[in-house]
Amino acid sequence: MILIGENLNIMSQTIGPALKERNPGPVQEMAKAETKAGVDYIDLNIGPARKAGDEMMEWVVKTAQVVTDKLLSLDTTNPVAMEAGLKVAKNKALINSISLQPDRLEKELPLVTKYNACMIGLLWGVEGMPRDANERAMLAVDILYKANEAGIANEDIWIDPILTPVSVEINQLKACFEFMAMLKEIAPDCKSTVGLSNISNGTPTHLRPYLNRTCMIMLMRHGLYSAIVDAFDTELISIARGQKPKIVEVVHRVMDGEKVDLSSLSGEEAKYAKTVRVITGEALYSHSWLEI
Ligand code: THG
Repeated sequence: MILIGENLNIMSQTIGPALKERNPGPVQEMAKAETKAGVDYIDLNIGPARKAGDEMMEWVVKTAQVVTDKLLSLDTTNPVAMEAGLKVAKNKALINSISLQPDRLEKELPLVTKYNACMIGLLWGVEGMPRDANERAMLAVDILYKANEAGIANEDIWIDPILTPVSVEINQLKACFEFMAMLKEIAPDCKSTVGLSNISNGTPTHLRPYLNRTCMIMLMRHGLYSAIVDAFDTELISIARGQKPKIVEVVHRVMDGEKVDLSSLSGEEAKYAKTVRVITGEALYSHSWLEI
């Protein structure tokens, strides 16, 4: 499992001002901390960056590279900023992301080959969010076709089906899982990723890790290649690295529909079992789902 650290982002209360003021301290501290935490990539998320985004992305790439050799994921919807970052990235960068709007495809697909980068193909179409697994499949075929036409190999394409919050629309979440299982057949050689913390958006902070970790285990079982994650969730990192086989086993048993007796599990394992049921839609989400 390839892990991409999400923490260096403009929404963060320490990183946001540092990016705007070009203050290297907090940015480099974060890049160092994520490196130490053991992620494979660091996501540099500057948001839409409408004003002088190119200067900001160039600055943050250079600033991070002073303190880390990790691969970089350049996270912006501004194609000019994207190119400015690609120009100064030392290693093969990950373009995060390219969606299916014609103007985005036209401007950004050529950057992938020009800078020998990889790309995240975000399944966001001209009509916005795909409604189900089949719409996701159609968008995936479409973006793979267009990227291949632009000379990009499937190996360099990471499909992102868009993971949505569990507290919002359970059917969207189900569609995301269903699509993940289909992707292996659509294009066995292409890669995949999700913004894992999206699933726990709007849920109580101390419980977010259970949703994130359980969701990761479930998606890994469907062949997920990588995820954008909280680099400082050490338990999540050890699960991703295969160091928590008992938790993974419990999640798999519940996924398989086994009526696991919660009293036979440790308190910690039971939390994962309950969380699977919420993510599959078997149990209704409430902010206190672990207490029920
Ligand atoms: N797909 C792709 N890229 C993405 C996403 C995706 N990039 C952005 C996002 N989704 C993934 N990154 C984050 C970063 C932070 C959080 C969630 C996803 C987050 N942060 C905390 C919060 O907002 O409460 C804390 C913020 C802080 O650092 O202070 O939840 O889906 N391709």
